[in-house]
Amino acid sequence: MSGPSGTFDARERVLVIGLGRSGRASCAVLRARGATVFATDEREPEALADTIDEIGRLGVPFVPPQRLAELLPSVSTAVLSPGIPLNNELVRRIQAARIPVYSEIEAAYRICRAPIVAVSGTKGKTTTTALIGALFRSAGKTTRVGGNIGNALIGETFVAEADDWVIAEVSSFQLEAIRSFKPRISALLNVTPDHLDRYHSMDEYAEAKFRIFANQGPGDTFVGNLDDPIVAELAEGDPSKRIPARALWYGFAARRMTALYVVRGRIVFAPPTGDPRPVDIMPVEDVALPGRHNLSNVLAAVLVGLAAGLDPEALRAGVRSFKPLDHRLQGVAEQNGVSFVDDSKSTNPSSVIAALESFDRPVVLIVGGKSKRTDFRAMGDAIKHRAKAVVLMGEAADEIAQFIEPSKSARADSMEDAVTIARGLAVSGDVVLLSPGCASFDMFASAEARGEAFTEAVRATVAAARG
Ligand code: UMA
Repeated sequence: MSGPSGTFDARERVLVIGLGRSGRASCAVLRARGATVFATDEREPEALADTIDEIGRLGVPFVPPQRLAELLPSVSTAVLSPGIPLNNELVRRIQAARIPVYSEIEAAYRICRAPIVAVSGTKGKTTTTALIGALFRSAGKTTRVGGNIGNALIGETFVAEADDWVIAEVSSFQLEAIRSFKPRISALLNVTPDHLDRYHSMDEYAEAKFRIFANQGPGDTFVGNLDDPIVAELAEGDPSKRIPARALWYGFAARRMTALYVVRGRIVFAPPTGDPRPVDIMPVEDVALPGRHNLSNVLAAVLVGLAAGLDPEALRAGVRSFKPLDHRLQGVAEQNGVSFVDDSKSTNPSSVIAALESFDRPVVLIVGGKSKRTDFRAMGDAIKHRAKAVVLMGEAADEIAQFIEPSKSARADSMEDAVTIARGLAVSGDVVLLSPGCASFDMFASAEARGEAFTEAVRATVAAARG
C-alpha cells in the first residue's frame, strides 16, 4: 500500500470495484477531487465497452481482474460497489494485498460537509427516504437525496454544502463495508427476511443493518420502529446492542417509550423527556399514501423531521402533498370497476403481505420472480386470507406454489400472459395487484422494467377490451 488511505483526494491512488451506478459515480467524484483512479469489474470487457469509454474520458483506466496483480502494490484504497459481497474472491485478493476496502457510502461520508440522515430497513426505505427529503424541503432546507434509492450517495455528498442536508437510503449491502460512516440521524424501519442468498442467517442480515448506528454518538439521534420485533429488541433486549445515540421510538400505539404514535386517528408527538404535553401533528386521514405500512413510514419520516428540529407545520404540509413513488402500490388503470396496481418494487415476501393488507377489496395477485432464498410460508398465509386468486410467474413459481391452495392459483409465462389471466379472474370491485415478492432478474433487467412491462400489458388489455 502507498501513501495515506481514506482521504479520497490527490494523495490517493484508488481502485474502484464494480462499474454500475455506484462505481461510475465514484470514478467521477474521485477524479474531480484529484485522486488517481483505476477501475475493475468482473463482467467481460466487451459488455462494458461503453462504460470503459465513459471512465476513460475521465482519465480512469479499466484494469480487468486478471491484470490487477501489478497494480495492487501501488493502490492506497479500494471503493466497493454494494452488489459485490465482501467474501467475493476478487475483494479477498485486494484485502490480502493489505488495501483497505470501503463501501462507496463510507467514501461519500468522508467527503461530506453536510449532516446526513440515513434510512434503512427491509421495506419502506425508499418511500421513507423520499418523504424525508420532501419534509426537509417543505421546511426550507436544501436537501440532497441519494444512496440505494438509485443515484449514488457519493454524487450527492460531493456537491452538498455545509448547511444542506443529505438524506441517504442505505442498504445492508452498503453498510457491510463502512468504517466511520456516522449519520447525524439514523432511522431503522424494520428487519424482515430478505437477501438470504447473501447472508447465512437473519442474525447476520440484522447485524449488517445495525451498523447504521454503530458509529453514532451522544450528539446524534437514532429513530426506531417499536412495532417491528427485531428493531424493538434494540430498545428492550441485549445490552450489547445498545444504541450509542439519543434514541427516539415510534409505533402505532402509545407505549412507555414511544415518542410518536397514533391516538384517536391523529398522529401525536410526546417525547419521553421534556414537556409532558403531547403535540398534535396531524390527522391520519390527511396522509396521501395508501396502506398501514405507509402510515408507519410516515411516522418514521415525521419523527426524523422532529429530531432535526423542523417546524411541525412544515411537516404537516410535506406529508399532505407527498404522493406514492413509481412501482410502489401505484395505480395504473381502472377498467369496468377493476383497478390495476403496480407494486413491482415489492421484492421480498413481507412487502407482498404489506401490499395485501393495504386493500379492503378482493385481490387477484400476480407474484413470483427470482427467489432470494427467503421463506414464503408467511406470505402464503397472507395470500390464503387476503387474495381471491393468484397468478404465479418466474423462477420461484414452484416454490411459492407449495404454500398456495392449487384451486386458487394459475401459471403465466410472461407478463402479458399474467395480466390476461388475472384480468379474466377479476370482477368489478377487485384489484389486480402485481406484487412479486422476489427479485426481477429472471425475466427483466430491473424491478422498474418489470413494472413498466406490467403497465404496458395492462394498457394493451384495457385497449383490447374497448375494441
Ligand atoms: N459486479 C462484479 N462482481 C459481482 C457483482 C457485480 O464485478 O460479484 C459488477 C457488475 O458487473 C456491475 C457492477 O458490479 O458492472 C454492478 O454494481 P452493483 O450491483 O453494486 O450495482 P449499481 O448499479 O452500482 O447499483 C448500486 C445498488 N445495487 C445493489 O445494491 C445491488 C443500487 O441498489 C443503488 O441504487 C445504486 O448502487 C446507487 O446507490 C439497487 C438494489 O437492488 C436498487 N439494492 C438492493 C435492494 O434494494 O434490495 C440492496
